[in-house]
Amino acid sequence: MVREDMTIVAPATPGGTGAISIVRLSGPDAFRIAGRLTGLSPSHAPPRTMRRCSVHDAPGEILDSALAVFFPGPHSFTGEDVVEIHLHGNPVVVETVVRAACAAGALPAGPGEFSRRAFHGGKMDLTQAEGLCDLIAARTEDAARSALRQMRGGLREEIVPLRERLLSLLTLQEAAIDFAEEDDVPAITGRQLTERISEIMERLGELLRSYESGRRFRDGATVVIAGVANVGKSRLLNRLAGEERAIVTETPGTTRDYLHADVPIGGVPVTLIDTAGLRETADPVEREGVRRSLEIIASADLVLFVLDGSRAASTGDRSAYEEVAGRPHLVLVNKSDLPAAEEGSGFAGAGKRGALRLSAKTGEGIGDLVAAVAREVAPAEGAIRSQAPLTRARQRLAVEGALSALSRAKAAVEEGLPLEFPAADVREAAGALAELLGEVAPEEVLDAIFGTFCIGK
Ligand SMILES: Nc1nc2c(ncn2[C@@H]2O[C@H](COP(=O)(O)OP(=O)(O)OP(=O)(O)O)[C@@H](O)[C@H]2O)c(=O)[nH]1
Ligand SMILES: [Mg+2]
Repeated sequence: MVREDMTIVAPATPGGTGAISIVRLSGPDAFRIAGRLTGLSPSHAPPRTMRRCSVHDAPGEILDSALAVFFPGPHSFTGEDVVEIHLHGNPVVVETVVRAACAAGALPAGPGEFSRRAFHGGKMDLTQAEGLCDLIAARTEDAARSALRQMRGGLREEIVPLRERLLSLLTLQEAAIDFAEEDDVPAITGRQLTERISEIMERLGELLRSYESGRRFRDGATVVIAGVANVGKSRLLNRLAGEERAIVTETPGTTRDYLHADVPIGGVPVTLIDTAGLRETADPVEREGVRRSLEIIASADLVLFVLDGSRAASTGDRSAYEEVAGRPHLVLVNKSDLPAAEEGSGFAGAGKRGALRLSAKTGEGIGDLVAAVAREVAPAEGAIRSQAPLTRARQRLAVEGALSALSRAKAAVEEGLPLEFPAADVREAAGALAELLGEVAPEEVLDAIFGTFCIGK
């Protein structure tokens, strides 16, 4: 028997102890196996209703007092017959019940196998499965909301009409090709064709632009605090994180390793990183710290470049600034609670984007800093809240594929090539959108996507 025809079983709740844990079965034998375990007769159990039961193993020993729910297919998560058994939340109990289900004929589920069955059963498309995965992994409220919209078909609702428009365009093109010799067929003019293609391209372009912010909601952003030694980088990290994470001392060169703190900013899960002060040093440990700082700066989504406002900017500050000038960055003038260094000795580089004055010690200016960071890491925040952004590289590649096929189609029409050429391109664009929804999805692609899900999902 192929695996797809077998019944699978796995815990649906995380490991560890808790009030309850749920074991889920899905497949043609789910009801029979659950009947064996619980003594409930599925044909008498009302669908989607909790029933009290005792769970037994094959020799008839009681494993737990439980509640069971039967979901007859196709009205279930996977579309197959599904049973959930709600047990007491102990991993040992869960393990024995899973083992008893396997002894009764179930297979232990692989990662994402329930969701994959739901996908194959037509319960959701690939974008919705990805939304479900993202919802479970979401680290901020906004990220969860955005993932929920995608899970409920937000992206699908954008893509399906576009693909339908492409298909109807294709029908018109094919009619024009087939009946090129006959006069009475209203063939689509080249101009109409390019107009319609342009409209579709415009919408796809908007979707593509949503990727950056969509990705931010899902993957978060890395914001690195950098600057020379002793300007208050670690104290700023502690201030933003709201806890004493990093060691703060008046000795320059305190921080050697970099430190992380997770702080949601503007709805985006931000990983804030404190780094070793950038300076020339003979100490090999500190030098390694500086090397790592530079590496992290190079891959940061945003750098907060910190200056000490109580002293004039030094050549050290200037050469450190050169390391961040090429990255997206904000210049912060810290220690605003102290008397400012005399007028005119300000930092030359700070003027470019305008420096923010603040004090990590008193908290002055921190609100403005958070707002500025939010503007940088969560662009078009409002737009994201009202629509479904692209969140994954896979989705972006599909939209890019559709766009480049459409621009070839447009060029072919404008060059006056035979209609077969643009028609092939439009077909390719429609294919790329079908791929986005997972309507044509090679097994390797599905393996890669569902393999990242956890077991029981
Ligand atoms: N008055 C005042 N002192 C500050 C402020 N921020 C930091 N300091 C002090 O400046 C000194 C250095 O602070 P740190 O946060 O350790 O500086 P750093 O940039 O992490 O230093 P390194 O890890 O050595 O690179 C400490 O004595 C802090 O208390 C501030 O806003 N105002
Ligand atoms: Mg430090």
